[in-house]
Amino acid sequence: MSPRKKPSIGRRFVTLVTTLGVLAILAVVNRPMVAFGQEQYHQFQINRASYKSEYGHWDMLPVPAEFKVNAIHAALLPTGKVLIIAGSGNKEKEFKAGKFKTLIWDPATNHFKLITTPTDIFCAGHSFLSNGNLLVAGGTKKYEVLEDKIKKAAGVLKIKQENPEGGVTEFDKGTVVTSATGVKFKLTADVRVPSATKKTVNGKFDITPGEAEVWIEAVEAGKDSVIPKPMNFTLPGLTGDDVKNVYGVTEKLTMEKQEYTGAEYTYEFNPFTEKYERVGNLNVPRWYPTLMPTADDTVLALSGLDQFGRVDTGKTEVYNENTKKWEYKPKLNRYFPTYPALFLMQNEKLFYSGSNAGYGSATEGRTPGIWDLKTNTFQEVSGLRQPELNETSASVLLAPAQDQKVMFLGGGGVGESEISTARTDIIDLDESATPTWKPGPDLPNPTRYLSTVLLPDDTLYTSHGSSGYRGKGNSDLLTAQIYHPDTNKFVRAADPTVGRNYHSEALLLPDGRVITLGSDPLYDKSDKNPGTFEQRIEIFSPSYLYHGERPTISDGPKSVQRGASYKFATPDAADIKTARLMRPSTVTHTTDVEQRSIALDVTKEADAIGLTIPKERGLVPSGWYMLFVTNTDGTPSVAKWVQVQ
Ligand SMILES: [Cu+2]
Repeated sequence: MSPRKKPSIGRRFVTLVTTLGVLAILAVVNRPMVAFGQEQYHQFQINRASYKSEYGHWDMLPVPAEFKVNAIHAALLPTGKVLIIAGSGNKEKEFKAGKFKTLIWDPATNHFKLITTPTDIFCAGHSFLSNGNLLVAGGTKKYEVLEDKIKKAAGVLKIKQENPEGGVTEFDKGTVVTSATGVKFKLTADVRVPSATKKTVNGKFDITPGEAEVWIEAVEAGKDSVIPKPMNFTLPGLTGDDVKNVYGVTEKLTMEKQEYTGAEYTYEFNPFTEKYERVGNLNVPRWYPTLMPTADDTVLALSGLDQFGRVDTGKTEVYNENTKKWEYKPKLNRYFPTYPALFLMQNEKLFYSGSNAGYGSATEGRTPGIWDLKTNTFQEVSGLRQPELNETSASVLLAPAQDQKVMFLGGGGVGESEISTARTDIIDLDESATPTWKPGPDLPNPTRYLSTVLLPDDTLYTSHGSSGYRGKGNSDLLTAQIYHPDTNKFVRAADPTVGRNYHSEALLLPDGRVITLGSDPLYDKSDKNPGTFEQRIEIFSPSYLYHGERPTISDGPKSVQRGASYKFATPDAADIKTARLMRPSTVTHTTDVEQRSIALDVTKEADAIGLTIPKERGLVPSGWYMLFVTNTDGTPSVAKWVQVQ
């Protein structure tokens, strides 16, 4: 038998092409089956015990339709429940209808509850008080008006009274005022102008005019009423000395886009009654402010857009929990872009990382530094790489807080810039009198709106965000990675399935899981039509929840004091390695200035551990904390709540 002839090269080529062609047709015809098979395999992979124990696991939280809200703010309450604030949810229709939403979810019982929300606290600021109430201040007074909707020139009129004996001068809404060039405008609100004030300085009278501001709109529609430069105005109905002492001035009256404007309303959300309690108004209305606790149990309000949509010039005010009032502190004037990230330092000074979100000068107030409230001095720090990419970046005080290290992650150019960065930098504030930023490991991708959550084992969970502005160009990042301070490396975690960019949040739950919410993409997948707010909630269980038995804290005091030691009963004393006090998150717009993890000294007995609370107020500001203990396997307990007084 003669051996079969080998097919010629040409023949083999034809066979190969035919085979590939048939395979390609089969693959196309069966594409759904192939995809289904891949998905089955992926599901099999991510649900394996060995996978979970290395990368953790994601679960979608089923939310009944009536409880789906636009999560723009989130805070973990001392009751262990999650407060989710939407306000009008960035929906002008809801704003006009006066429909404002707040939702509470209890991770322990999976119970949802809607809370009556008095005003639009969309884009307010929030901070915990020492009594456990969440102070919520500012929010939306008016939605933005885009340029193509504007028919009449408008702007701010400042009315001055030069006479100390002038008394209060009132003007009604609708009053017509006239520019020095003869253009007529109408007041859009009532306004009261106070008398000038007179002081004697070195034997001389020093007179400060009384001032009040009001929004005015041109009587006639069209460009002819635009006044692009500073202008004086005369006011009607004045008599006697007021004719020369009372007048108006404007910076500019334009037909440009009108920004969102800030509200002055302030509430304490009481986590025990689950109600908003109205307290004293802000002196400066604020939209996009940062609220933060100080070492002396007060809360600062910083930055934000005011009642006319202007970035606050730096009018810091302080909230007193006892009087329930805000006080403007001219001696603490300091300008920041909106939602600035500041951290209370152990020495009671504040560290401004440079992270911010939204609005503000591209050059002013963007340099990181240490702010001493006692002297209102600001010591700039250097070394932050790509400092121009600080907007929508994340900053966090790494664990344990005693290390005084702040990490700066990702961010993008000012406004709608297409540029973003994977850069992280770390500063050790205890390093020397002049600490400087040092390079950290890059994130897997350039990232805006990164979520960062401290975990009880001192690692930092990071996830989500997008490379583009508000997810533009389908740039949502379906990745999560854990930063390990001991090795200075990111380690990959299981991938989330829901993309999250602008208006998204993540926070640590008392059971050690991480809840992720919200996202407000500019566009849908086509990158042309308006995006839809992401209402799904996904929860991450870190790998430490798959490493065996969790240690428990069975009993202990509910209230503790700085500098004192306390006994907590536990059957796992021998195996407990660390104890951490973790301040609950209150997060919005990638800004969470409160989360911190404080290391406690641990002593051991047979059925108990002794824990010492550090004495420094700058390290442990008053308030409610989660106490976690972690065993030698790195597995944390469920938290026990304690109040530091
Ligand atoms: Cu916003």
